[in-house]
Amino acid sequence: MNAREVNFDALVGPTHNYAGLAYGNIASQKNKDAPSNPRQAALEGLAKMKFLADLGVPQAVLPPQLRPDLATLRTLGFTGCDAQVLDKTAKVDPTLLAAVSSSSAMWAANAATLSPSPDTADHQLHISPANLISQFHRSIEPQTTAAILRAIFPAALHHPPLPSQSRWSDEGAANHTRLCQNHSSPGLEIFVYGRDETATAAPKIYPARQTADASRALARRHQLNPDRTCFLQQNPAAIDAGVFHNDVAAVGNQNVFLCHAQAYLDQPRALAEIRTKFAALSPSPLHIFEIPDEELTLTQAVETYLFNSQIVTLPDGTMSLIAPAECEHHAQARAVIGRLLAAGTPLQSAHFLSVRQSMRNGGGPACLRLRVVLTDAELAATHPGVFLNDALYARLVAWINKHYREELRAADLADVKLFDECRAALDDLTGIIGLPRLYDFQ
Ligand code: SUG
Repeated sequence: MNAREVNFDALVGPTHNYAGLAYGNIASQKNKDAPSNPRQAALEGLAKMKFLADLGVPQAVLPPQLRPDLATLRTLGFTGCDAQVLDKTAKVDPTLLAAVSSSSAMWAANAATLSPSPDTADHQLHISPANLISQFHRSIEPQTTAAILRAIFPAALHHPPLPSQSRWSDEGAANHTRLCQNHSSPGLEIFVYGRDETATAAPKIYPARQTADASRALARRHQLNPDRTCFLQQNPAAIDAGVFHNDVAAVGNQNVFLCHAQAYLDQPRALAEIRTKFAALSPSPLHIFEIPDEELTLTQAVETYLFNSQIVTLPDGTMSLIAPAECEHHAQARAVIGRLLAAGTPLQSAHFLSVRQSMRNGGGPACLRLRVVLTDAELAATHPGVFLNDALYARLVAWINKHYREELRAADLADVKLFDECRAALDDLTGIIGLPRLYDFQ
């Protein structure tokens, strides 16, 4: 059985804006009410996809969701034609209008948790869309996310999101890392949570978004082997420093694991468990890079998003760090990357890419992608229209330039013309990727 990892990046939606919606996400709060450039945001995301595809790393796209979400506004009692619903909401509750307008589904790492078939007892690819209940603007994503994932992966085993209650708060693959010798063999699935109802350690300032009960339920329903599963608690101090997801403090790929030294509670024990369990499934050495505060503080990690880099395996078997452009001219982040590349591990190159529009909302390169390990048979069963090649890239660039605005401010969200533009854009996109009846409005 031959398997490989494909990065599915979400296309940024035409309403990408800065509404300061995500408490505990420092960039989102800092940039509240700044004008956004949805076109640039979408082109940056697409350029990252193209860059990886050109490196020989398999790449696919996920479509955005329709925003503003008028169905939610109607559920909340706003009535009339579309223009009236938007107008009334803008007058009564502009924050609500911003929330239902967020393009937040662009951060595909939060879309779902996936366990590939080499890891699961029934040898099926298991997919659990995240309930995202910790932030209202994200809690309206799962239903459409589930429909999109079903359309793209018709042969996978699709679970419903976990119950919509605080005990099961789930933020998807941003809190999940898989280490393995190669993708065809069973891997070690690492689940990271911020809050455990049975433990006392909890952040004091910002909310913990992922719960231990959610992580355990995901591992259970995905039929994972306990010998190949770890549950680690985030260091509460890291959450209070702005590490709202594990992927702001750690990233792993195959036998390389990079994390900040303050990422986990009782980190020596956490890393020892990873080492022991990895050794039992793979003869290849595990390379763990633990970056201490003296090299990069947690605050600098949050500023630069160094740990939100992607680590990808290239066709020649070496690995590359796809780092946010913010790291390039940051002395400490640069020095850390230099040290990583000189260590004689498979990680041998680094590239700096700009996803600045997304970064201003706290989303770096790794946030924009959902990793999917697919066997040959699963790859053949995947909807073909979403795989990025030169032709799809060219069509998507033209599509973005046709439909996306270059500036968006809070006041624009009430404009029914923007809503009509979004609907037309998604309608057009489903034709391009060959999924003509993907959305409820179609
Ligand atoms: O959920 N930002 C997102 C960023 C998610 C990043 N994802 C990962 N780390 N995997 C969030 O906090 C900001 C929206 C606004 O403020 O307009 C926002 O939702």
